[in-house]
Amino acid sequence: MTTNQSIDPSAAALLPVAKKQGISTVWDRHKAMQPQCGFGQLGVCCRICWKGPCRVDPFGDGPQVGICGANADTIVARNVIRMIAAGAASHSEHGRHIALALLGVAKGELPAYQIRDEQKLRSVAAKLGINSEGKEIAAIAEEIALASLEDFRNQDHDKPCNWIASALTAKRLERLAGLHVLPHNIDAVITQIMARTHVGCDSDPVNLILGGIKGALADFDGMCLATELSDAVFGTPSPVVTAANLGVIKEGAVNIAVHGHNPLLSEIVCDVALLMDDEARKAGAKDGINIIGICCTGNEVMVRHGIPLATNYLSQELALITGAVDAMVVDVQCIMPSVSEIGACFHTEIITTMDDNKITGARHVRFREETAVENARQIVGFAIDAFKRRDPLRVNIPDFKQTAIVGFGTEAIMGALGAINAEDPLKPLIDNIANGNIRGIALFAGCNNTQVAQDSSFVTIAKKLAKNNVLLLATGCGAGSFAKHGLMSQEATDEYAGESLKAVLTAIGTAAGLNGPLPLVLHMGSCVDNSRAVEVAGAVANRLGVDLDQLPLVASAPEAMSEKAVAIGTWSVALGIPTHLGIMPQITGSAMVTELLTETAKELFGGYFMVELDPNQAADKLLTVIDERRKALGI
Ligand code: MSK
Repeated sequence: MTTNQSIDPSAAALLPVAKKQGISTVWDRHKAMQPQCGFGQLGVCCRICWKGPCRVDPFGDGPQVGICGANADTIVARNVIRMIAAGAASHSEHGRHIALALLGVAKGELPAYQIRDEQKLRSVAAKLGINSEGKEIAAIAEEIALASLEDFRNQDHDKPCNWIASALTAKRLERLAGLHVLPHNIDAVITQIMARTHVGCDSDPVNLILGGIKGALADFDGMCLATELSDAVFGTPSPVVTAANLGVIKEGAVNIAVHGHNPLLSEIVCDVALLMDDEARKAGAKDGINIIGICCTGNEVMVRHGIPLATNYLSQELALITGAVDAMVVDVQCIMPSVSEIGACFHTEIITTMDDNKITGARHVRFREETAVENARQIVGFAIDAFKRRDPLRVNIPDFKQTAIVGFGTEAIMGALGAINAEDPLKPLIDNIANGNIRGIALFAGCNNTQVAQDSSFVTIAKKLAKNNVLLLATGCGAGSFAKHGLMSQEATDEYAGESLKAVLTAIGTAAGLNGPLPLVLHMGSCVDNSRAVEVAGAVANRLGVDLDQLPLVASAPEAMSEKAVAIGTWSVALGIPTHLGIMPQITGSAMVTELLTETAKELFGGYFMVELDPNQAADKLLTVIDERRKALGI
């Protein structure tokens, strides 16, 4: 059962409920917004100063420059790199928050947190060139935190950020340095983008785009540190069996949805929920407290602790329309402002927690790492109180959930491969790529977008690539799509993988103790965890003595939406990865910018954007690119 708005059966079940109750959803608002502004779609609307807004006439009859004289190329380039700056700021602010927390842990100032994975901490130290020999864990943590914060402070323009320098192949670093796009300081690079796009500054579209690429690489730096430090503090993901889709909501439990991105709060909510379970039962919840995830906070706690994922971005409102979510606790990013209005239609507490991310109408609990347990107790208490007000007659939990095996970070993938060859874990992967059992690797990332039926492009492309023996990795709301639709299960491998891919996944999964194949799509984590895929790819490239742009590796963001997705897609291109977009990017008002990002980028970086809105054709194009790369490698 699907609709033309979503292929998620939960949406088909709940959208009529919303309609009957007069609750508008993201799909209603999308419809009301039609027709959308053509100038904006082409990227040729400029709102950078108050002489405007200006827009260039794409048909050539009207104005061809803005009032200041900026042409379409300049306007488009400025608009898109401002999006990159916002994406980089979002990921990197998340990273800074974790780095500061790590520093607090190291200094013994944050008793709610510990270093849960000391081995990871030591491996991070080694990556950053920090000697951890004979040092106390706290001392190592402090050095790592300071080295990470240095990426926000360094003023030496010739010294690249610590994390990017540790994460990329030497060849890639050399190429990026040659193009002057290696970031030296995340904050400075974001500020430079904002400064150079002010009225009357940089108007050279090529120069602007290169500045944007530097910003995207700053985004990558922030993601690397957010991911790796989170692993040290909260634990490194390992394979865990869980479930996904709205059927994970339990009628007999106090359901608390954790939503957003940053694990600093959600981790403590999970811990505190266990301690307050009896309180929930006393309030009448026979199944105690049930934590469920939405978006990337959901992915963070899913891959680390097996907390079930309720849904991904586009159907966050539908979780509330079940009438059985007692509290939705949000931190930062991708939270629709509409949730407070919908929560108010029910008994649901919408609780914001970050001082710089409030929502009108929501309750605010001011979260501080120093008072994390107290804050979490207060939040869980509000959820229990709300449960008592729940109207059982308005509960509509769709009976859809799928088993998902998740938690395939770099270490878990290497661990699974190590079960086949302990001495040389990469060898089974490389051998199977070389002999064609694995035709290539595809990383799926990015969001949902109302411009395409929710999850449909992810699922269509993945099934076609899997049938053609492509190994599939996923993060963010893409991972959420696959989990909800059962593609992170062993059964999916049996059903959809091509014969040679199935044999490889079965051999690795069985050797790794999974009693069967690895799931069809490997869940690597949240949006910031895209850095994990680069780490695996970098290890393969180093081992083969090649650069990332030579590997049969592609990326796809078929339902991209956010500024963060623009930043991720751009660094993916800069790292040499052909990157598919299934949504028309808002750049086509400039032939020059479009050519730069889809063609010239190939010469400069090896990676480039491929735009294809039809998911079947997108899969074919990705297969063609994989084959080109194989041919060039002589395999
Ligand atoms: S949450 S950025 S909708 S992936 Fe990471 Fe999902 Fe995109 Fe937000």
